[in-house]
Amino acid sequence: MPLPERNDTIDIFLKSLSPELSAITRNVISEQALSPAEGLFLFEKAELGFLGVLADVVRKRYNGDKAWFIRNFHIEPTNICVNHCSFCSFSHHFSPSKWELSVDDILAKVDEQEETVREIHITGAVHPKRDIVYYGELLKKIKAMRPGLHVKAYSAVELDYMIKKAGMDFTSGLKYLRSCGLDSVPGGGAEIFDEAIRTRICGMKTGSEDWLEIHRKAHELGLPSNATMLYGHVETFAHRIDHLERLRQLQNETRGFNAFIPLKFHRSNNEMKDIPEVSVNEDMKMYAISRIYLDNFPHIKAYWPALGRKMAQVSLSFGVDDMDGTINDSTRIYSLAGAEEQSPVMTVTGMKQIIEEAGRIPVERDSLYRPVI
Ligand code: V47
Repeated sequence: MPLPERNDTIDIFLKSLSPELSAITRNVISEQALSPAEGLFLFEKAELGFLGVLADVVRKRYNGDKAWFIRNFHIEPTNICVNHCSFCSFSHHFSPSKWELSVDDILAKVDEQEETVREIHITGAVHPKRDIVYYGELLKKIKAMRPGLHVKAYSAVELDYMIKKAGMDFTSGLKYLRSCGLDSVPGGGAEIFDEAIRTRICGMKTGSEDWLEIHRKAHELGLPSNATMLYGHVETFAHRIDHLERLRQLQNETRGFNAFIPLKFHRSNNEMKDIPEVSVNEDMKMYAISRIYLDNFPHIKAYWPALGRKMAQVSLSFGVDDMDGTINDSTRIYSLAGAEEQSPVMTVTGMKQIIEEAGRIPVERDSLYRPVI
């Protein structure tokens, strides 16, 4: 029997799928954004292996066979927090002790880092006694000590608090922080945008519209940012799609997001400890659907201290192209919530090995995804 022509083969393949999956596959291949209903269909009906294949189409479009990583570390200045979020194991409401680092403590941690470390990520609790001048001065001192270090600092929740407390609007507050040395904004605090779920899990925190507005203003000023989503608790698949949809719309406006980071809910030592954690199957579906749905985001990041390095490696086959960084055992947000990585450190050799074993080319990057040579 003669073999069918290539286009016939694709047609035969598409016809073997359900009409919905066939239409979605055509849309992904022809670079058409999926509708919310199509996104929901993927969560409810699509098989994991197939999602991996579809996610690969979008991943390759942006990144080819590269998988990125950076030499970085985190500073978590305090766990004393004005907010009280049910999922949080980090803030003083749940943690056995209250702590706050002084500026000198922070500078000492910066000074400890090897010269090859390129990025500092600063995020933590929202301290009632600190203000925008304190955080601006901190940026200036870090920049004076290490001018080449990229400072990705203060989630939209921290920014919201310090900027409103100063009586400024978001643009003026961000301009001031940029003049002190802020280079980009991390993706924390997005949680779930749906207002009813947000009220249940973190009602005191910055609202969804303000979170999005802060990122919009940052992008308008040329400050790039990331976005996250906390998934696997009381939200539904429809809430996840709503979250991705709001991010995709903002990205269409500004093109200022670099990476999207799905964050799996961990339940130890917090008020939501009775909620079972989702399966690794569901984690991989989450990564793949994020990659497929956010077709205007260049990068999907697996934050391995939260996911575990083994599953972060697997996620490279489900749409992920960025492994974040070496971290240097500098974050407690996930270890306190029961993640398997209790002292997260990754050597460059270990990072490259994980990526190569997944069949990708490891590329060390700077914070703007430029290869480091
Ligand atoms: O906003 C808190 C999450 C986030 C838990 O921008 C939890 O490159 C799971 O945003 N279970 C902060 N998650 C961390 C963050 C981040 C991390 C890495 C890279 C970047 C980036 C940003 O951590 C919070 C919240 O969503 N979180 N508690 C928990 N129990």
